[in-house]
Amino acid sequence: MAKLITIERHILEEQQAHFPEATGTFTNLMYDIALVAKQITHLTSRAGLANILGAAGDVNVQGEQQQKLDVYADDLIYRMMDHTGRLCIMGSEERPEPLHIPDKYPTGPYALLYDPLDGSSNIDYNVSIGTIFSIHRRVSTGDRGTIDDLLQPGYKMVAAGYTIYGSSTMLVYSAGIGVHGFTLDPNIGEFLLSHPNIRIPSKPKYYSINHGYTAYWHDGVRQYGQWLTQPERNLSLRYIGSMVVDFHRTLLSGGVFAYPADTRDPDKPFGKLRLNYECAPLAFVAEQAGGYASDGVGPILNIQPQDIHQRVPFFVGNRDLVEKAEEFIDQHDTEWVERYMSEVQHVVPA
Ligand code: AHM
Ligand code: MG
Repeated sequence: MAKLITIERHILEEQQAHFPEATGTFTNLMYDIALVAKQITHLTSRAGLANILGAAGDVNVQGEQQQKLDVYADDLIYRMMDHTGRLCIMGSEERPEPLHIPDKYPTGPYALLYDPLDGSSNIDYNVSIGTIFSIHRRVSTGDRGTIDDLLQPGYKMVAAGYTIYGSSTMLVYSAGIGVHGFTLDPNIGEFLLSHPNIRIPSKPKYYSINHGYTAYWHDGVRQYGQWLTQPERNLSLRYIGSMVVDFHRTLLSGGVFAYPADTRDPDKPFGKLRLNYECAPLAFVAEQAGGYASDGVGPILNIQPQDIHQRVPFFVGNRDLVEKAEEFIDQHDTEWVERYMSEVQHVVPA
């Protein structure tokens, strides 16, 4: 009989092998995340039946309409995590301000950032969606966590990952020692190791970019978009519009996912995706799988976040395909790069 490795066993064995001195807090935090993933699976799989599809009527901090499921998932994650004593603060893509741990509960050594349901515009069409998370070590010293715990560059991350609610539920994470994927067995309610040690294939298969915005792209990006379509590239196009799923496919098949800056909205000159909740966690996973992620200028993981809801352009996948985007942008979008670099700070890991 094949060896069944549950996520609990895997995390525990990783801890024993690589961090024998660890207290177990991080391991327990990962268990919490797996439990939340099971609960959101339950929610999303019953979405139509429970009459919770459709918009909730509120508009979130990004000016986007919140879907009911976003609100449920957001609230669920906060409530599942606020009392465990493992976190000092949280940040959610759906909430304007950092989420503090209530005074009645103890705080812990980690900070959690999450996008509760990425790709939520797809919910009503029964397209896969996902949760993205990242964990940083606490850097503040007071009794409660502060925003400084949430504004750390990606290279300092302790762990990051995502869950996809699709034809099956998958949880993929990295704690800095490779990337591991687990599939939820609905019969026994356990995440089982199905994709050990994921490495991005060296021969890429797909590219993923929203060509619908070509008219709004800067020159370098437009040329890059064309370059991707050339027969020599031998790439096929896939774009779901749930980044976490587009990313997952890119990770398993090789290729590139890009959400560049464009000129559609002067209030969003650096694209749509959020550094803290979407780009940095997936960049961490990509690099752990042998890939690379860039804002078109340099590594995503080197950006010093200045605002918890900051947006950045995003190119992720096989290193050569991502570096090609940097090359086009460097050569053709000089003015834009100048403006971008005057507002966004890259730091070099110590
Ligand atoms: P969301 O967090 O509100 O779901 O928005 C992010 C999503 C990404 O998952 C996806 O890549 C992108 O928006 C798609 O946007 P577009 O329709 O502009 O291509
Ligand atoms: Mg999102």
